[in-house]
Amino acid sequence: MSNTEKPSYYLTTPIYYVNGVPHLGTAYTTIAADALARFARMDGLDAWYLTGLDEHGQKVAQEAEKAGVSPQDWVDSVAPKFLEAWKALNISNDDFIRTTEERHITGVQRFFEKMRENGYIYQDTYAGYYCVPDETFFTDEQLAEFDEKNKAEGQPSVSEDGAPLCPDCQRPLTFVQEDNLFFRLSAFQDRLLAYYEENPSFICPEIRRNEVVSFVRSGLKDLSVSRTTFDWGVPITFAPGHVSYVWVDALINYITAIGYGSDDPEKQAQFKRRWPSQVQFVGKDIIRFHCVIWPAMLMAADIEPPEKVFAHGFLLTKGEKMSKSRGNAMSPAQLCEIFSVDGYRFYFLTDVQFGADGSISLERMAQVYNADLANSWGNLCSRAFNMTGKYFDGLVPTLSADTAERLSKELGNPLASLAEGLYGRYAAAMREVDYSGALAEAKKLVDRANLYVEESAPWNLAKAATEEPAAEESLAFVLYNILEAIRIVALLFAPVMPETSAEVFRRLGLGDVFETCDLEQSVGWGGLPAGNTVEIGAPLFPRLKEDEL
Ligand code: ME8
Repeated sequence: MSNTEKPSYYLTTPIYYVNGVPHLGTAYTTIAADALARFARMDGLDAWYLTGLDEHGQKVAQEAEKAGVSPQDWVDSVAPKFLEAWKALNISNDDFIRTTEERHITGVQRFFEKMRENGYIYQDTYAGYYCVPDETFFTDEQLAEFDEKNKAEGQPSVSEDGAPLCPDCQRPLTFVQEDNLFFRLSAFQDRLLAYYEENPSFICPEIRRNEVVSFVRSGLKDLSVSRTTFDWGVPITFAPGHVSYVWVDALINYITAIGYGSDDPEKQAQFKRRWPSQVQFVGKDIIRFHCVIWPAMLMAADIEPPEKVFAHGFLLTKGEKMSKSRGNAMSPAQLCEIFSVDGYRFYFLTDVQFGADGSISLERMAQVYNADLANSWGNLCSRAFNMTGKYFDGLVPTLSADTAERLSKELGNPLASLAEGLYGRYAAAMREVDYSGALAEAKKLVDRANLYVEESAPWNLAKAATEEPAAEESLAFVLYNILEAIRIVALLFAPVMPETSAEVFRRLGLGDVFETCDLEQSVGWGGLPAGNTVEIGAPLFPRLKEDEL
């Protein structure tokens, strides 16, 4: 089936700020979206995965000035770092948008024109506090609430110079007074609440949905959507001297990347086909932008909101949100060197329940790596490939269908039984964006296969086979079952650990089918062709010793 005949499945990550290098937090969202994109492709959908960079705004302008370069040169110097990092993590994005690209700028301008035409933009004076690092406006009510909370906890809510601190990042806020354009966000309260009600899975998980609903119920204020005191942003065509507020500019990336605002009929067709998106991944820090402002902006421009925004939790190290500004971030590259890229991807998606906050540590990573990958999955593969080499000259054992059926009745086949219905359980978890749940299903087959090796003791069958041909048949049957379980697990692990699964497939003499296979059909029992050459190879996940950390 060609891609255009398959249902479109469009998924996105936030576009990250260029003020820092890729870190564990941004890598987390990017890996999670990647695993879902890879699963969707294997599951018969025409997935389109977008990520990119948020390159405008006051913070970028300030940083560039500090470095003595133009903002464009500054962002051009940072972008390759993200591209390299995502490549190193095996991210399979189909597009990468940068908000300084022409296709985006034109789209943002058209979007503004549309909102204005529909009566949702007006000019007024803004006077209030702004967090430059977070590029966020704060209302007096929000600051009062923060002040009250901090007083109760004995924490300061103003800096040494008397500037109020940002409720999100605790850095000093800047007072801004400007003639700005405003978006009539307040006009969307009822429509948003109705949208949440009619689309219960728009905001996931449930806890975030409740948070957003109660925020919107408490009333919405119009939002300042332009800035006039600097020019590093998208110029607004109908308001000379105004550039778009960076968040509004950034949110629109999700549609400009797929052709919104383009005059090219092909791009317009792409927009029609891809939008609304199926899943927009974000961290819980930016749900108000994505679940309140973004759908309201889309409604104001007569465009449907996305189907789902999934807000995951924070990665915490020693109980603190891990972030570059706090200096407690370990780099993805350093960790990949220790755990391999697949080991890294696996840890974050299996050990942190997607949606909740997750405490991460090097020690825990090593534990998970050694238990699940080195001792369990890697060891199963090593044993099975070695035994195939030793007992069957490196060929997948051949048995007639009749013999296999007879032995199945006589000896039982717990692996085939467990594999039955496995796709359904795994795919259901994946569709719920429950990576730990999906991986747990695959791990059950790994564990059962390791136990099966012990129970069936192929080494004893091999000894007996020298005297009785029946044992030779049993040995072939047992080993085939183990190799077949390995093939199925490799398929199910592929969205999370693509490199290792491709290697396992190669060692089993199978082609690289992950992008094009029909997962449901492929995980059906008995797909491994008898007679295939099996390569032993080096351990997939060498065990880590403590001194290697
Ligand atoms: O907010 N744990 O960009 P950003 C988990 N440019 N995820 C984390 C994390 C942590 N400790 N730290 C960061 C922006 N993230 C805007 C987005 S979109 C139109 C504009 C992830 O570089 C998480 O996905 O600050 C979070 O929402 C995002 O990085 C913030 O990235």
